[in-house]
Amino acid sequence: MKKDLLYSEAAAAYPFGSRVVSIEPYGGGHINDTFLVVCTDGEEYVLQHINSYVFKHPDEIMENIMGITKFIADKLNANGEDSTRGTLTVVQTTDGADFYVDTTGEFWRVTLNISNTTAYDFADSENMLMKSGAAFGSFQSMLADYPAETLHETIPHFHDTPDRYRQLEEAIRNNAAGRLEEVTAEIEFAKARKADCAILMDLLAKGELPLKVTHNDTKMSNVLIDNTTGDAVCVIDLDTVMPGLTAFDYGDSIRAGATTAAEDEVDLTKVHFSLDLFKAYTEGFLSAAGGALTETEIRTLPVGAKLMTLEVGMRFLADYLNGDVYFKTKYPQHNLDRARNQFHLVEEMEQQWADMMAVVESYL
Ligand code: GN1
Ligand code: MG
Repeated sequence: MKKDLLYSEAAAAYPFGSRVVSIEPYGGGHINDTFLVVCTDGEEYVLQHINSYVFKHPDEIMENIMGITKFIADKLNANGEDSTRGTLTVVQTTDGADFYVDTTGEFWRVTLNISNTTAYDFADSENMLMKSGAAFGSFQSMLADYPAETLHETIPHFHDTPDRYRQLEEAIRNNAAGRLEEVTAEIEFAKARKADCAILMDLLAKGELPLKVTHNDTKMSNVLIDNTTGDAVCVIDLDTVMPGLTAFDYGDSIRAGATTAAEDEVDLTKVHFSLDLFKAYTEGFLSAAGGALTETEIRTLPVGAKLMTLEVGMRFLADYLNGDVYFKTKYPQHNLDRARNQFHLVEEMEQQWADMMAVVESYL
C-alpha cells in the first residue's frame, strides 16, 4: 500500500515559513512525486519526494547531485553565466541539511524552480530537439573531468540491456499480475531482438567503448526550455547520473525525441520515428559533445537509439507483467500501451537503419 505523502511536513522543514501560498503537484515524471511550492514574494521551489522503491539509497543520490551541481555551477559562474538557471540549485532545510527525511522515513529535497521555462513531453520542432541535443551534449562535456569514481551507482545495471532482457524473462516466469496471455506478440518482439541487446555492453567489456559520466535519462522532458527565447536552459532530473556510455544519453534522447507522438500515444498510426528530428538532435548533440568522441562512439550512436528504445519498451512490458510496481500509471493498460509505442518506434528505426547510419557517419 502506498503511504500518504507527507508533503506539508516536508515543506515545513524548509525556510519557507508562513510565505507558502500553494503547494501543487507538478510535472510528469514517472518515478518521483513532484510539487511546486509558490511563496508570497513570487519565489518558487520544487519539492520532490524521492521514490524509495526505485532508489534504495536516496542519501547517495543527494551526494551525487550535490557534487555534480556544484561542479557545473562553478564552471558556469567562472564563465560569467547564471548558475541558478544553468543547473539545479539544492535548497537546504532550516537545519542546514541537503535533504529531509520525514517521520515515515521517506526522503525529500527542494531545488529552486527555474522560472519562465517549460518541460516538453516531446519536441514540437526540429529546432527545439536540436537545442536539447546541445544541452545534453554540453552536460556530458562539462562532466568529462568530473571524478567519476566518487559517484554512487544509484541504480546498478541501469542501461545494461541484456540484464533488462533477463528481468523481462523473470517477469514472464513469475507472471505476477496474470497478464501473460495478453502480451504474446510483444514478448515475441523482444525475443527476436535478444542478440541485439548485448551489442553495446560487449563493446564496453572489450574496451572498445569508454565509460563516461552520463545522465542516463535524457528524455525531452528532462531539459527546461525558455518560454521566451526557446533556448534549452537546464538539464534536470539528475537521479541517474552515473558512469555510462555516450550512446545511452544520445539513444534515450532519440527514443523520446525523434518521434511524432508522446511515449504513451495509443494510436500507433500517429507514432513515427522521424529522420528529420533524428538529424536535428544529432547535429545539436555532436556540436556540443562530438569533439570528445571516438569513431566507435559515433558509429554506435544509432545502436544506442535502438537499444534504449527497445530497453525501455521491455521495462514497460516487464512492469505490466509485474503489476505496475515501478512506473506510475494512469490506467490499467498504461504500461502495455507504452511498451507497444516504444516497440513500434524500434521497428521504424530498423526500417530506416541505413539512413540513420548515413547521418552519423557524415560526422566522422
Ligand atoms: C523514468 O523519472 P522519469 O519519468 O524522468 C525512468 C527512465 C525512463 C522514463 C520513461 C529512474 O524517467 O529510465 O526512460 O521513465 N527513470 C527511472 O519515460 O527509472
Ligand atoms: Mg527520472
